[in-house]
Amino acid sequence: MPIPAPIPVPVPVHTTVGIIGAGPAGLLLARLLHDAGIDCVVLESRDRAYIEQRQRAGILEQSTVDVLRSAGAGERMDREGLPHDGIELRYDRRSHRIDFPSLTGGRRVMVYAQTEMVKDLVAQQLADGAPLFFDAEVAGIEGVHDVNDTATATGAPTIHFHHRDRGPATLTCDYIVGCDGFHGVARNAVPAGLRRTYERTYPYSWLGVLAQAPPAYDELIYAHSSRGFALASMRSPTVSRLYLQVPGGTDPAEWPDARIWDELDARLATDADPGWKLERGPVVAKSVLPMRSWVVEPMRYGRLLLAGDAAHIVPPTGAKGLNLAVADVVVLARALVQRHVTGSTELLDAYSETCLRRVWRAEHFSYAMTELLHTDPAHSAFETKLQLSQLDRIAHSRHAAAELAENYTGLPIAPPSPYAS
Ligand code: RFL
Ligand code: PHB
Repeated sequence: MPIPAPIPVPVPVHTTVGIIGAGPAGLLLARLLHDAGIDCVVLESRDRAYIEQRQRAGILEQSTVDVLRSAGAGERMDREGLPHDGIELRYDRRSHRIDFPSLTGGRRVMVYAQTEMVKDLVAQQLADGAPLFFDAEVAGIEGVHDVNDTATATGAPTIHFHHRDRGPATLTCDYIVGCDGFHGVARNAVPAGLRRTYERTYPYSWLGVLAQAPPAYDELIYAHSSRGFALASMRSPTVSRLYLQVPGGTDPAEWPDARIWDELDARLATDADPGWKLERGPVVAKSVLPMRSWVVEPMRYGRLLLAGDAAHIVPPTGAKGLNLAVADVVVLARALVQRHVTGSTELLDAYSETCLRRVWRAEHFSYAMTELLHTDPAHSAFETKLQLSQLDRIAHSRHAAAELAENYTGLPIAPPSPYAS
């Protein structure tokens, strides 16, 4: 069904918090600030249909689920999402289940696609939230170095953007938040001499497949095999989301449907169930995703704050990217509420450090899961033996399994401040 065109509303010339990007980070931040009575405006370069259809993450950590519920955006998630209590690891033709609640004191995850979470947040925001403008591409920002609390219209942080129908415009703000993802422009306002980036690329990619076929199993299966990594995930009881490790630079056209299914069956094979095969169905989307670990520090410069993929990227093996974006904006909303209610910038001053502590744990987990489960073309038999030994340790040691389960279900977001709404 076509999405009705929104009723044109004037773009404000000033707001308290200007948010660049309507991905999960920007949309959730706008909801949390609006609920706390703080003015904000969201500028998004793409149109609504595009951001609502972009196939991306699928696993929500326990704390992401809790945050969405408390923000009033959890109703459809609770109806249609699939709560999961564990994952299955397959390696060396063996299978081992990791049970989250028993290893983490009751934590679990929810299978609910990022596309659906974005649809819920957009609908909520357009119904009763802060102004959200699609087709509004930010070209640059200035004035963020002004950390003087009495910012005036002349010295205020300013966003320069171009709206598809209304042309060039500016928005002055007390604070600007760059939620504009890995390819965004906001972080360019941090002087190069103050910005540090940390990066690792991996010598393989994922072929991501969406198929109209029932999921392989009632939980996700992560498989290490000599043919490469495979992951069987899902979107609903009738739609599967499947991933195969492929060489970097692979053209999805090299992977006709039959080849995809045959390869998944081969990589997921287990002696625990020798006849086991995936149920096949039409493949409706295929794309190749590069794998990267990347962090920019600091996440704050003057009146500019960075959140989500604008500040850090993880390889998707640990299902952390979307959840990190949510954790950042929860910490940021608390800090902006404290500033609004008490005038104190204590939490804002600590924002970068607070987030980066958790970000680096997620970077480590995502890197470790990636290295553990993939077949690196440069690896020797020695490194493959180390991978199998570590998988066996996870299967046989409660401590090792608990470490995986705690990280997968999500480390706690920093404690709430007394000013949290
Ligand atoms: P997003 O979702 O990238 O949103 C950024 C938004 O900013 C807009 N934008 C601009 N708007 C105005 N002016 C500009 N100049 C702008 N430049 C950019 C963009 O159009 C966009 O709408 O970042 P956010 O909100 O931080 O959310 C992060 C998550 O989206 C991301 O971490 C995850 O999706 C990562 N990720 C995955 N994570 C998982 O946990 N599991 C996965 O399976 C998984 N698959 C993926 C992914 C990321 C992908 N990307 C980024 C290529 C698959 C892909 C393809
Ligand atoms: C997904 O369902 O898209 C998904 C699940 C787990 C991951 C990555 C992606 O680790």
